[in-house]
Amino acid sequence: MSLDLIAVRQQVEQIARDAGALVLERFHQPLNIEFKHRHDVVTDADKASEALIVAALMDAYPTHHLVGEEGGGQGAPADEAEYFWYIDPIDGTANYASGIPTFTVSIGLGDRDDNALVGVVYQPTADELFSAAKGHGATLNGQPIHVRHTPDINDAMLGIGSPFGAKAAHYSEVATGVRGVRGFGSAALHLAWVASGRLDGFFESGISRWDVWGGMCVVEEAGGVVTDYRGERSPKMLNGEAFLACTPGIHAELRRRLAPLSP
Ligand code: LIP
Repeated sequence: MSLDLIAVRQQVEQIARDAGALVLERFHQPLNIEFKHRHDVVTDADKASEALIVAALMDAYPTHHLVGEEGGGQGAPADEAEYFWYIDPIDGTANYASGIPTFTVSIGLGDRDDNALVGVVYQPTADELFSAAKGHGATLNGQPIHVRHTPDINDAMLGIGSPFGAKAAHYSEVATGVRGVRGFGSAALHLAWVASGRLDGFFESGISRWDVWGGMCVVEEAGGVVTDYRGERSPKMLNGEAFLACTPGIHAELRRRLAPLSP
């Protein structure tokens, strides 16, 4: 059954705003912080946000499969579903738990062929909602957005994830000879800012589907390119490994610089 992607986008925008209002209200209150791993935290706000989003999506789309960062696979069985939701209830949880205001709610819709159909990224502290539906463009608070025209890497502002371990050296190689490098701690926010022309590119490895599926559609509908480090739309990239999103003018140069990092 085909979906009315415009209607789905509008509905998911409201769900993201509702979840954003919840996490924003709790942002200023004492948080219950738990450790998934020693350096990976989750708060009660993450869980409450995901519960709100999952309940709304399951009510509206009972035949769809959902994958949430905190609750894992939910809804209709994955082997029966035609559509798949990837939910990050707070992308940038470490920021959120530390009182840093760069965090987002990220919700993405894909089909069985891993086409990005709808994406919504909402930053509650800025009240900025980025959204897109395949074939219908990308917007920021309802106004059209497009990637910046940046043909020369020397003029590029790049967003990066957490460079660590053996890859830190490579990150520094990639991030030389550019206008600037910034890390805001939320993949979805980086992607939204690539789509709106605030950043010219973003790359990171070792993240997850739920981190990137809300922003991926927004970047693609804003005229950006989303591939792995070798320029392919690979399963690894769709799962948040070797993930690269940028304005087309610097894609070839970023691929050349990132190739040594490719897993
Ligand atoms: C975050 C990502 C970010 C990465 C962080 C973390 P989370 O997702 O959005 O790009 O650098 O380590 O994985 O865990 O806050 O949803």
